[in-house]
Amino acid sequence: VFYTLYILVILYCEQGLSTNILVFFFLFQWEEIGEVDENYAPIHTYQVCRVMEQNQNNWLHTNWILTEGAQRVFIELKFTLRDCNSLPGGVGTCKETFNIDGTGMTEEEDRAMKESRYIKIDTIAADESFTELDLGDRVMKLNTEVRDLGPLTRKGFYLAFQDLGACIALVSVRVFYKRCPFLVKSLAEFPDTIPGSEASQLVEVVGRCVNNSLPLYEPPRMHCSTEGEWLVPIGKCVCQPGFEEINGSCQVCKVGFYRSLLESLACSKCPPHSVARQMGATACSCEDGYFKLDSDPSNMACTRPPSAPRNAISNVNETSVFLEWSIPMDTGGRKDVRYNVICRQVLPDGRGLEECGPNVRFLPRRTGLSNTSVMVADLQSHTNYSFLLEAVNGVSDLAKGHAKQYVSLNVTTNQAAPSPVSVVRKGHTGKSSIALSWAEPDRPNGIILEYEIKYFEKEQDSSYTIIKSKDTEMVVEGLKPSSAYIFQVRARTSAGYGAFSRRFEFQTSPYCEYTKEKERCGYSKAKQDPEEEKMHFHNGHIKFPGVRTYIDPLTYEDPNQAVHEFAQEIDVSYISIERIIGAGEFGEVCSGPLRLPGKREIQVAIKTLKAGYTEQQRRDFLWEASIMGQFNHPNIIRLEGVVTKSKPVMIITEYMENGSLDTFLKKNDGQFTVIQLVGMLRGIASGMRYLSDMGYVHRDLAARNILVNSNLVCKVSDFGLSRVLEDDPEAAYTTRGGKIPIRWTAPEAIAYRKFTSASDVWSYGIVMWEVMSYGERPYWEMSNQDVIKAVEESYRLPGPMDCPEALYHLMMDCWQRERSNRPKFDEIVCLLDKFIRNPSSLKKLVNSSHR
Ligand code: ACK
Repeated sequence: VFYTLYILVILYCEQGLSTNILVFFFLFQWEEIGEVDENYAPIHTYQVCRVMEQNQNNWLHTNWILTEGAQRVFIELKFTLRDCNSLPGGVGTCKETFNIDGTGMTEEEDRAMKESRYIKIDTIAADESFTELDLGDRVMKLNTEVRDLGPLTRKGFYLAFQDLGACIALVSVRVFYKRCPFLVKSLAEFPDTIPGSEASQLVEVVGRCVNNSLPLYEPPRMHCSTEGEWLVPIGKCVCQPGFEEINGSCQVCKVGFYRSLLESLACSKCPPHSVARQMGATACSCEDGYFKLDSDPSNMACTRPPSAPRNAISNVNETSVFLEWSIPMDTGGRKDVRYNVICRQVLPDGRGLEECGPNVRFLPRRTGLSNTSVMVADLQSHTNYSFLLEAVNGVSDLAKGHAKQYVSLNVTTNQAAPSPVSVVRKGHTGKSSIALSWAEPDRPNGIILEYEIKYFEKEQDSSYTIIKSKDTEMVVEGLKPSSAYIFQVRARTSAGYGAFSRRFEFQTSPYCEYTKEKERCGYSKAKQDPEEEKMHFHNGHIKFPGVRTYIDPLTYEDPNQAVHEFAQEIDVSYISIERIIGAGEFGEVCSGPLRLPGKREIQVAIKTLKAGYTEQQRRDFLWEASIMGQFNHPNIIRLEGVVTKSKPVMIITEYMENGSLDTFLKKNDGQFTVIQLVGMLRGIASGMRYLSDMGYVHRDLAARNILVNSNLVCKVSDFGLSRVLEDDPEAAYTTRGGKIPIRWTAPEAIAYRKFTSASDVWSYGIVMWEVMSYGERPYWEMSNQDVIKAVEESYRLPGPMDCPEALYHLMMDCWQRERSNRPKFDEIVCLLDKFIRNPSSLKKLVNSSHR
């Protein structure tokens, strides 16, 4: 009962975009009816119109439709549909839709099975349905609907139209798929391509470069859309080297032209000194005698080696020669011209030439010079040399067979001074001497007549000493202990002096290394001085029997032992740090309570040693405790103990509520009575008397180093090492070296470091002046040099404003040039006591003529 009814072929007009597929129909309950359209043209239709009968299920099947590889097909239907309302009496069963169904069964499967196996694609309704009237008027109300089907995985499919009781005439069914047509774009060919199955899918297609072209950077690609359009081109093809693109096709380069790079558009004329003798050249070859480096750009001319340098001249300086020349006449067409120097020594008696040895130095170098000059040093004196200068460029190595061009220069060196001594070594070192030795210079250039040794104390290079030696060793004497010196040595021949060696720094030994030789260290120097002994013991002051003398911590081999001899170790748990009160030279100064078991709590000052200290710094820091711990006096700052077993290392002293005297006075300008001020001075003098009795010379007595407690009691503090002066901002370098607080220091201590208790008395006089002027700066803004000069010329500080004359007299006495004429501290204490007992003695103030 299957028979072919009609072959439906409809040509679709949009070229290249879609392909129709052949469809046959098989009728079940539908009828094939030949009709004419509005224009009386014959048409074939399939119709069904059983609107009056119940339970309709009428099928129109197609043949097995091959997909031809398409994954998505489109079905276009043209049909007319009867308006049920226009049917008399059939409205109850009449439908106005029909179904379109598809199945993917194989061709061989039983067709009878088909109807149950179809899957509905869609229910189709008409946009316009026709009535009796339309038929009469011959109006064809044709509907067009398009549905798509996919993804299709099999080779083909069946289509069917299912009528459930409508009045339909199917005028045409067109089944087609879309494809991206074969395309040639930018020299790339893309094949005819079937789109993907998904609605918005793009199928990437790699194109093929055609017509002597090659892919530029990457193969050309295009994307085929489901609508059959080529989209998103990537990459492209360009003509291969030796060809150029003219009107969309690749044409061969003409003779004399070349094209080497895919990037360049057209064939170019061969650059100078190169030729292309055949068509389609990808490069040009150099003319004879010309060359090209692989690294040279293809459009660069062929080049050749340069000619010789010109105008070469030499300038001899002892055993050095400075050679200079001009650039060659012909650089060969290149910018990379460099120069080489060949050095040959002319052997005596016509024995020819010999290459210069490795000792000859070329500055900046011998070969590959970019400048047109070179310095040749360390030649032999009185010798003939022949220099060849050669210019080379990038292609010189390629031009091996071609003769090189040189310019030559003959030079004779002069007599030369010796080269510098390279190393100076330190031998035996004493506190005031250093033994030096050195080796003869590498190039003496003659007989060495003598050596000169120049030295000076480090950082004092404004003045230096020169001594001479015939030997390569020498002991330098008369140096300061514990001091760094800079040494330089130079040699002399009949040609003169060579240059000095570089600087060598060596240090003399400290004093204390000589304790065996009965020398005393550092601070106790005062006691070495017989005059000083006299001053202490023959000038009225009687030492009380049993008063201890100060022991220099340096007499202890182990500095830690000295600390623990004189200072108590405090467990850090007894201390609470509450505040930072200032900055000391080794770290912060803090305050807080000290609670020693079984003792009442007291406030203490805590000096800390900042982290990262050296062993030497730790020793220097604790040095002060080793000294302070030996003193026990109401006017000397009292040491409570040290913390050395935990970190940070600390020095614990009594707390002085009013801080340092100079700031305290400035803060309270004019606030005290003369008796209060004299009371403070008496305290300081008493503390100093105690120190001088102990044989301790302070060296840095100044109001800034006096601390004041809440009862206005002044106490002497700051017992650092002498080199602590290094850290006193007032200390300045003297001409003899060492740092000294000039304004507070006696002239003999400045001039020749004669520090004694008598020089402390001078400083005390300055402290008196500071106290009576409420912290004024001694000598105001005068420079240190001017102060030294003025004092030397007998100028003395004038009496401070409202200063009792008696006190000013005492100050002036302290500033006696002759130190033995200065009062002793016990005399000062005695006199101040007298003033306090008899305040009327202070009534008379300094008259203005003193100012
Ligand atoms: O002038 P000042 O307040 O007093 O600031 C400095 C600072 O620490 C750095 O040295 C203060 N200072 C030092 N020792 C003590 C102490 N024992 N009692 C109170 N303040 C002290 C000093």
